[in-house]
Amino acid sequence: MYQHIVVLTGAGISAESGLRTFRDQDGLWEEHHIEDVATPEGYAKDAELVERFYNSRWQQLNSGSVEPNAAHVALAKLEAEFPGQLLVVTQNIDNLHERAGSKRLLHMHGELTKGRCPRSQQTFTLREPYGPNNCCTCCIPAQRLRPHVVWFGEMPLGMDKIHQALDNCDLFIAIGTSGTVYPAAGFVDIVNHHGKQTVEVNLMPADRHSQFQYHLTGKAGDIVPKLVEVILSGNVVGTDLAAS
Ligand code: BV8
Repeated sequence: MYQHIVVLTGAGISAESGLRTFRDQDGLWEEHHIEDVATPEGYAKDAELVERFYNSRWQQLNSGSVEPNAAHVALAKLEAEFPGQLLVVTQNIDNLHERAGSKRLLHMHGELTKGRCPRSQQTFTLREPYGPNNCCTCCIPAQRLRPHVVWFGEMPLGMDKIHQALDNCDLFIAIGTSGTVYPAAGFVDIVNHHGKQTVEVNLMPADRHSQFQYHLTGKAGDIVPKLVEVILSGNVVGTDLAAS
């Protein structure tokens, strides 16, 4: 039985809930690459463009048509029933893990449902779209809220806690991530350095494919519930699931 599991999720775990992955969005989003609109420079250059990018994703998330899928629900079940330690680190800024019931969760790239005061760094639940009148209540004069999102070139959140979990885990599972963005893409190397087990769940081999011991290929919504059952039944991943 495992004692300490770290799960890293990416946009692929939310794909079956109807949220587009970056591989879809990258490229011609309003003639910009994601790295252009998801950077401090992009925001400084054209705040309205970046606000439109996040407002459209925020409105879709709150549209009532986006729900957690079986993979999110399975990870919440793992947290509730696994007797060891579990930490879910998500690169996603949606709130589907929380809505499925996950609590031991760390949004390393921020949260779409929160805005941040650029001066005090205080975060606020987003109650209206970003814009010139959506301001903080902590400063005088009030400051225009920015997305509480980690952009390219900005330091991801919770790195100390993440490294501590990676250094102590005996199983690392990456679900629905292309392994293109660092430092998240390098987490598997830390676990390999400690000689612990690494599993990749993806539709197709991702960029760091060769660094993982086991590859469970298919949709997260199909695979993760089975993976959770294998773990909760006290079995070791890779023998039962890879065969099934
Ligand atoms: C940092 C928030 C240092 C925004 C995101 C040059 C200049 C500056 C930095 C760099 C540079 N070169 C390299 C870097 C580092 C950079 C980086 O890695 N760049 C890449 C492009 C090379 N990283 C950073 O800048 C990071 N910060 O390094 O800081 C520092 C040090 C000291 C002090 C200050 C700073 C910050 C990176 C965070 C960027 N923000 N998100 C937003 O969400 O809008 S990243 C964003 O893209 C996501 O959060 C995610 O991390 C990434 C996309 O990755 P995925 O989640 O994997 O999604 P993707 O679509 O790519 O893949 C989906 C996968 O799912 C696919 O594999 C697909 O097959 C699979 N899939 C699809 N459907 C399913 C499925 N799998 C299973 N089931 C399905 N149904």
